[in-house]
Amino acid sequence: MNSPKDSIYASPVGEVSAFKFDEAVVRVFPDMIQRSVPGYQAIISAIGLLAGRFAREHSVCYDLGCSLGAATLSMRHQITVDNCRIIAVDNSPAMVTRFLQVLEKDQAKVPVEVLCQDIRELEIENASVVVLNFTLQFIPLADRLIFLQKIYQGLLPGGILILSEKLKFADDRQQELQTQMHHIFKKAQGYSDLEVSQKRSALENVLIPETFTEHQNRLQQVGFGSAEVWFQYFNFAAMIALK
Ligand code: GEK
Repeated sequence: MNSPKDSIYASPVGEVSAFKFDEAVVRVFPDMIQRSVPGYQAIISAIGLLAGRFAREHSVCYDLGCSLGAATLSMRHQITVDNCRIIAVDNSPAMVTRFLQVLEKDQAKVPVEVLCQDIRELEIENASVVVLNFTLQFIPLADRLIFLQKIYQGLLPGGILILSEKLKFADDRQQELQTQMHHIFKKAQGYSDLEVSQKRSALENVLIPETFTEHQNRLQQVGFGSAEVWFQYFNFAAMIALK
């Protein structure tokens, strides 16, 4: 997906306010996420492949925190079973409005329903696939356990949760190194030091990363029999949890 270049934090903004998924972000979002999340495109492609493998007839695939629907579209083009639909949800009206325009141009036949609502309030049922692609990190820590319990309950036996997150590391040296490497990655993508540091301030207390062990323990606590990383690029990891 082509989009205008992200230059939101290119000029000094004095006091940086908390990051929001508003119209300015939506306008540049595909460029922003590709240049900020190492491995993003590889993860999107693999979500399609996983959905192709796990989507079941007469079931639902959920894309929670769908933004402009990159994961939804990837799944939509790989699902081959009949009577399977996708429910894509985001609570940013600007994201949902733009995604609906994108969706109109997509010809694949799997039905997609796009909802503008808080994913914590969503009814999840009859799910064969649930995608949380860089979304759980924006949910308050205190709500994550109950939210994942709800996902687990809504998944069919044999269903899959695809969970991608920015990670933190318990070991200080790893934390320092991986954070630095992410910044080096962003600079190699054309962001300046100012852009990197202002974006970092904007995301402080908005994007709350956890360690892989914290994720794995919580996934096991809610009942997932197995939870592993299938892809990692510096401090960004994609996990799969199996019911
Ligand atoms: C992708 N998955 O391109 N309810 C609904 N949506 C929410 C909530 C919430 N409580 N909190 C945050 N969001 C996408 C990328 S972006 C990741 C996901 C990023 C939404 C928010 O509006 C935004 O669109 C998305 O979660 C996170 O595969 O920008 O780093």
